[in-house]
Amino acid sequence: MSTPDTSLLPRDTPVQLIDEHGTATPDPDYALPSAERLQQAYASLVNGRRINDQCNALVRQGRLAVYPSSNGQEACQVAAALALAEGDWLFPTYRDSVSVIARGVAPEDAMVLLRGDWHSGYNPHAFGVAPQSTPLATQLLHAVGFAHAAMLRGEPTVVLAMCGDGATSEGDFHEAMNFAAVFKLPVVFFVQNNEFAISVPLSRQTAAPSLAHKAIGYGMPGRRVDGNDVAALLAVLQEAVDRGRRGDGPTLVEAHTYRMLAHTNADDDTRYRERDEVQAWVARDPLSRVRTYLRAEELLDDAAEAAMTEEAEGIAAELRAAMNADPELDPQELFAHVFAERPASLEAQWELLHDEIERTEAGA
Ligand SMILES: Cc1ncc(C[n+]2csc(CCOP(=O)(O)OP(=O)(O)O)c2C)c(N)n1
Repeated sequence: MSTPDTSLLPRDTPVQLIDEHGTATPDPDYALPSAERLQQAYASLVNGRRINDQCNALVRQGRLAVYPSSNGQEACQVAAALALAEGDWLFPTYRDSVSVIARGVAPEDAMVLLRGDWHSGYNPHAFGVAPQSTPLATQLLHAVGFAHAAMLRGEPTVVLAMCGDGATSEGDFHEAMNFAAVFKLPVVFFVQNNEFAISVPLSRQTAAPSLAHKAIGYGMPGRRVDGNDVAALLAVLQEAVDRGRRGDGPTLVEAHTYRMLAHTNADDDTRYRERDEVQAWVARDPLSRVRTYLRAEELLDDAAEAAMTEEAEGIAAELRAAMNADPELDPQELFAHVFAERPASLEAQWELLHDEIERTEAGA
């Protein structure tokens, strides 16, 4: 047994580089990202918020089946995408559509899953983005396997796998963390701790001092970061990505943030959290603090803001147009790509569907 390396422990408080009032707070370990990087991140935040708002509206109009919004978590979404280089891979969850889009996937293609049309509307290999995972924490194992394969092939790929606080209670989380640490894999485990797993609060999820404290048990560094501070997120995630690329192994990064809306449109969050609590997080909005900082430093003017708004409105308009067109789907595809040889039970269901399609077409 060796003595624990206490440098693996996270700090007592999350890393913050720009506070809620938009003031830069220097840190001994992390430099503020460049002005250009912050401008780029802010533009992406504006797009992300607009996409979240648009998708929420599309759900109400029946144009999306479900939308787990990342409203309030956009800084995590944007930083995760920006920290990765081309050739790296992102393993996202159902809540991470904004990250997927920030990696270059067209918004209407990212929405194919949440519209209920197909498992994924984009080619993962074209973007280095795995399909969004709905079963909790399964993507962490996929990410670890992927990183292992890349390492064995001698490729410089870094993999960033996202999950929520609730997913850290899954057995898959443990297996993924353990394997990645033992084999020193280039993986960043990025936990968005938004304080809730549907109605279950963090206090019912763990008895650890923080989720990042779990890292030392596996022998990897744990980092805590303000999940509404895009500057701090960029710095901390970049450090973790660079570490993986150097061959120094995985990192667990816990971002403390808050889910501003209900879990999905199928959830009523007024049943399990006070409005005052939600309201208190409005002041910590991830967009307004970096905007205030950029404005104060004269790194953002009216013209630049107008251009960003115009771009975001363009994205929303395109998304509306794409989602308002009825897709032409073949229900028989439901049965394809599942089994090489269809079992009898599925064959019987397929015949039922086939009959119904024939009857509908004959009656039409
Ligand atoms: C393996 C598995 N168990 C249960 C569920 C049902 N489920 C969907 S979302 C969710 C809560 C997840 O919370 P968290 O991991 O904190 O992520 P968040 O939704 O807050 O982003 C649960 C229990 C699931 N999708 N997969």
